[in-house]
Amino acid sequence: SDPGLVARARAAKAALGDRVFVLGHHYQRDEVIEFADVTGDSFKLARDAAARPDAQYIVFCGVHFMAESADILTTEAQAVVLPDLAAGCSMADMAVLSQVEACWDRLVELGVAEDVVPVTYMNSSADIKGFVGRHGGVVCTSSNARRALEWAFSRGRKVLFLPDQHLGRNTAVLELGFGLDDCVLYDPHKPEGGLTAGQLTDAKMILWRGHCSVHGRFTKDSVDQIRDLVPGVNVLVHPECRHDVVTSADLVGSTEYIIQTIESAPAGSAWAVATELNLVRRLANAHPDKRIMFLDRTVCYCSTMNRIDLPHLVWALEELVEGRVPNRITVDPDTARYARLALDQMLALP
Ligand code: CIZ
Ligand code: SF4
Repeated sequence: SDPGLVARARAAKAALGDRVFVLGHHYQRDEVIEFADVTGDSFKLARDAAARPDAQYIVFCGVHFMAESADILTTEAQAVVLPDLAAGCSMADMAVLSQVEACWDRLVELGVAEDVVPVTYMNSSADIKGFVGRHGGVVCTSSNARRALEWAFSRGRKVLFLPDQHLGRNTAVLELGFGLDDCVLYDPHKPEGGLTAGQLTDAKMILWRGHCSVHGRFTKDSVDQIRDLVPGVNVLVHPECRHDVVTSADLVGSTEYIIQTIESAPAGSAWAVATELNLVRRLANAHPDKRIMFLDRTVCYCSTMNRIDLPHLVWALEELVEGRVPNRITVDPDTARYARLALDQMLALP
């Protein structure tokens, strides 16, 4: 990266000292990760931010919903900064509060809402987490989705899973032993979700029709192709991938799990990995003794994650040095209170 920008980033960080804490999501560019005080998945980063109440500014190199979660979990005196406000998440955008409320109204109308526990993936807006907290539900990540679903099914007969259909389906079918026909897909763009009253009342898992625009693009064909091309390859995929991709893979798990698996893999082993490309590249560079490939070359970076680049980071840091707080992400107190309930419920999972 541009040496002038690197020097400016260093100087701004040095000027801010302990007042600033820079968080870098695993899917961020190398040029940004270089300046992160800590790296992690969205959940780990939110907890890391909460563990630094002395840091006045939290610069979140990731996407919008992650910065919201950090704001919810940090003190009021701390400001969470997102270096580019256009860094959203297409999956989180697929569940809008008014749509989820319409779905809930339909469940109320059918007389089944009391049986339903809402569960939302961390990758959702604070509004959606607040909705879930208001209705006695829980947030989950890709590492605790199974425990979150078990907890939800101990409280109700049905789950409304938001917004990632794949994580919901993969967890219900592969980890809880549900059948594919126990799951229905609620499409917010169709009247009544595109489901009959019978389908909605009979289903155990109501899956919101959302997906990740990166992980959702890997195909079973690419798994078959890599197995032909690289005999003995281990296929390692994220649970945001489609069900047939996950069932044809060797191992499935969260971003943190993928990193640990690669780190502990024996030298000489071959891995085809289906997750964000920045992370796969970084793992490949860090482990030249292992053969690490991206599962499908036609899939590309998460475009919104990639919006955070060194120029945006430098700009944000220099604004802070000047005493201005750019791009502050705040969640209104009422939403934050209920979202916090659903997040705390996740932290209390057995
Ligand atoms: O796909 C993502 O954005 C993930 C896995 C985020 C996270 O860190 O939970
Ligand atoms: Fe959203 Fe997918 Fe990008 Fe993650 S990788 S931020 S889920 S679009």
